[in-house]
Amino acid sequence: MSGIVIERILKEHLVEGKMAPGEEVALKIDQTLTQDATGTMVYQQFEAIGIPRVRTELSVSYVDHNTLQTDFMNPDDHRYLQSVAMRYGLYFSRPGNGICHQLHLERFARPGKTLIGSDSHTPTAGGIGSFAIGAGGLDVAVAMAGMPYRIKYPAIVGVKLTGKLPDWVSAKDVILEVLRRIDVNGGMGNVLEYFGPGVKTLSVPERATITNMGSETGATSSVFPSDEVTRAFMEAQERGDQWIPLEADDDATYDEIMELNLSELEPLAALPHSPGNVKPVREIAGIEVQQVVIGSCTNSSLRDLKIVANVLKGQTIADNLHLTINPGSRQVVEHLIESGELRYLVAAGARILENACGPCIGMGAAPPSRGTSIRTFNRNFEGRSGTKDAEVFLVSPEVAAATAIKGVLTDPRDLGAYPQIEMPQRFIINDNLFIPPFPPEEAARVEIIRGPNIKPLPDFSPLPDTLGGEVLIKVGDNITTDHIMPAGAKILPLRSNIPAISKHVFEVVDPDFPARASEKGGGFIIGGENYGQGSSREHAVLAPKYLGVKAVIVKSFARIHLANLINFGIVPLTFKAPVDYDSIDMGDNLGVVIGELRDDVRLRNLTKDTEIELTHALSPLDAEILKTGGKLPWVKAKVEKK
Ligand code: MIC
Ligand code: SF4
Repeated sequence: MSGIVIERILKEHLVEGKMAPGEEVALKIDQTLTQDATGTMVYQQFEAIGIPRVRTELSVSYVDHNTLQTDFMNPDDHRYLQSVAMRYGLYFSRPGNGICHQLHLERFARPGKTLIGSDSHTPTAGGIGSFAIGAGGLDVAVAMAGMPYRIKYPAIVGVKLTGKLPDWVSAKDVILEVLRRIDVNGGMGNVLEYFGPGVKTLSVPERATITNMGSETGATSSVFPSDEVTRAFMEAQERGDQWIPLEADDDATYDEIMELNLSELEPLAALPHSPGNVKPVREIAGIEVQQVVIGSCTNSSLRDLKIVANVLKGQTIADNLHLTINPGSRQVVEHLIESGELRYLVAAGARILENACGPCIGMGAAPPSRGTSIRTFNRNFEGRSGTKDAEVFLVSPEVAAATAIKGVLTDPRDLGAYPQIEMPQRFIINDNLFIPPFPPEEAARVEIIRGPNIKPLPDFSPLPDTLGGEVLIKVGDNITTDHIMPAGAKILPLRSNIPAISKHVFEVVDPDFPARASEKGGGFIIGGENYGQGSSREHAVLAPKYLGVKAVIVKSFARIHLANLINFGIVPLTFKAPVDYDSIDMGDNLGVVIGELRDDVRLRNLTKDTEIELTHALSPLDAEILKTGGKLPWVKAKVEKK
């Protein structure tokens, strides 16, 4: 590959390594973002590293996930986060301001910059031409301390867009089509770079819908070029001075090419329980629906809610369902108020929730038992909605709005004329819910507020050479972090309290897991392909680690989860021969000598009296970090030496 956008950005940020697919490279990180559900751990880790102030160009701490305040826990977390931001030189985005990715796109993301965020949908900023990656919280803390971020250099898949989206078909259908083709693991190890004549037909927020949900393919990131459309968006956000052009050369080459003709797309839906389970809406239309939920970092921009408002204008939602809407940001709401379009939504019967993640992460609006929920979100994993037996479909705002009126899953093309919407030339800029970084002297005087919900980080000790114990659970393919460490209104408030949250590990799969793990003194997890897909939450490692999990042995790992396992000292191993997965059962007694983790290792199954070979993708540095007990003690030692 050559002459492409990603290569340009990475060349400028390369600190160490060779720019060839699969090689480990270290990158300079310009910007970081965190959200509250992962953020409290990030900042405790940052505090433990012991740096007086962030060393990035820009770091922002957002509050958008844990906004239900049913007791002291979430507000305690918010106060902690605000005081940390003031103390260490970050921007703080107060609750009510909006969803981190939407806000970052509106106010901070820049073409050509690198961004890592403690949230898997950080690639949203790829819509403006940033190279933006979701990472585990500790990696974000380390980047804030000015150290480079390490990734395997990706293979670049060029997605060539031609044509123009037909009426009633939108950006969500583009990424659903990509998911239909490559599924939830087809992007692993890759970056998707969009190019071709179709690009200019998409606005920046539409591009961001596509890069946002690119995360569901397992891709490291997705990126669009920065062109005149990008310039217009940034000017409308009064950030024209931050625009730079960044486009691939005409004769650019990619490692692989995928062609997608926008004109040929139709409304699509991801069926339960996977974002990769995609079908045309017309094939499944008519399913009765109990709720429609619009919002999330994928589909809550002004463009999206304007479409919804104009579809609902003068209508009433169907009797058999309810409709909730979470706008992506306060800027979006201010525009809808000014244009009068908010009234169409309210008058039609929509319940307007706050500008936050809300139902996307199980914070309210759970569907009824066995209910069908039509959502504009990016994930429909089992149980994530808060109702274990609910059926969640992922669709565009157009499909959601049409369904809200008709009461059954509806192909919006049945509604007739596509509403014409008018986008503002200039956005309403009101940054008063951002607290800007304090100057150093003032910052140094800020006291960090730690309420009783903020529990200290667990201790991590060096790993022994031999690991032994029972198989505590055996799971199949595509296990998500929502299976391993569920979220939702009851569990999310425990994010700052590892002992308490660990009681919920694998709750949707096997509620006895935590008790069994503790009783057996820890042990092993066995899994299939793409283990740990989905979110960046480190709690899916911290909590199992707390319960004594020593190694996870699977057919393959999802990228961020693998990094988190290394960061917190759980050994990630893979079967050399995937069929060996079948030879191990729950309750088997295993032993493995890991030594220095340089080479493959042999696993002894003492119950079955067999031996198999395991391998790993650990670099010498990863192995060193693991053996030290994880990245925190390792980074601390480095910083102290300096
Ligand atoms: C998600 O969409 O699953 C989340 C909640 O945003 C997570 C982060 C978290 O678990 O806090 C993510 O995507 O990384
Ligand atoms: Fe929030 Fe949902 Fe986006 Fe995650 S996917 S950041 S929970 S809106």
